[in-house]
Amino acid sequence: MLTPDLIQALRSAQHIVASTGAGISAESGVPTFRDAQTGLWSKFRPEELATPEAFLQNPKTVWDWYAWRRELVARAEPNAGHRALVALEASVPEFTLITQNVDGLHRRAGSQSVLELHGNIMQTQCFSEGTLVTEWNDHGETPPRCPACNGLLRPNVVWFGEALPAAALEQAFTASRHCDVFLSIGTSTAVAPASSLPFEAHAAGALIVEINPDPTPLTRQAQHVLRGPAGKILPLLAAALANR
Ligand code: BJW
Repeated sequence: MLTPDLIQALRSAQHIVASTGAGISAESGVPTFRDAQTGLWSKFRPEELATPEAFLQNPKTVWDWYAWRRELVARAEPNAGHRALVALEASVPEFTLITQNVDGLHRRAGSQSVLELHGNIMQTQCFSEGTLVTEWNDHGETPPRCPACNGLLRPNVVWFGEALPAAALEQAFTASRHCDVFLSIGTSTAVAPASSLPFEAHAAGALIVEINPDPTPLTRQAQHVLRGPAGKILPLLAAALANR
């Protein structure tokens, strides 16, 4: 599966970018974004819940959906894929980990520096002021309210139509334009602006490696397509780099 030229490219790389999506956490039991609708939630489309408009129209439904997903994340553990990226970070001169995931599993696995482009589901912010809120009074209301301004509280994630955190996004573009190898792992490459990062990297001359059981819009641009679960493939990459 890992060809000699891919192993050689990984070993000689000065800067590797790993960009992850929901697929890397699937093996931890966290459903991918588009598979997250089971049981009670199967009648909702995720694209119709993850918007500010949906929240304003039906804040309780959206809050309850995130509360359910937060519990899944709290119970999940990082898997072999997350751990392999920790090992990669230690064996490459420069390594940038970019994630669209909101589950925080990369940090829990031990990755030191993570650019979280879509926020973190375990954090809460005030919908009105955008400030992070760590404590609030429970008056039995759902969603609870901001203790400072009485605005509605919401998860600290980036919904459709909202801007991504500017500094993290800028760092992600800069790293993508300057890396030697770009690993696109477990993402459908369907949601902008994160979806344009591998194309920027490709245009700047990076080697593109896709790790995904299924094809994506990136597949045709990738020089190496490793079909299979991230939890199986990433440890092979990490081992190839560790043995150089
Ligand atoms: C495995 C595996 C295994 C399985 N191993 N792999 C046209 C109309 C309307 C809007 C737009 C439009 N064109 C573009 C837009 C903009 C929009 C967008 O891109 N929409 C597209 C859907 C078309 N983007 C935005 O709105 C962004 N903001 C923006 O553009 O702002 C502009 C602005 C600028 C300045 C001021 C104001 C505004 C924001 C996007 C935010 C996305 N947020 C979400 C929700 C986060 C919170 C939450 O989780 O609820 O982020 S959406 C959702 O998609 C989530 C994910 O991070 C993101 C990406 O999904 P991901 O990770 O790729 O997961 P899946 O489920 O799609 O795929 C899983 C993959 O894993 C699959 O490929 C599997 O095969 C694979 N897999 N098992 C490896 N074991």
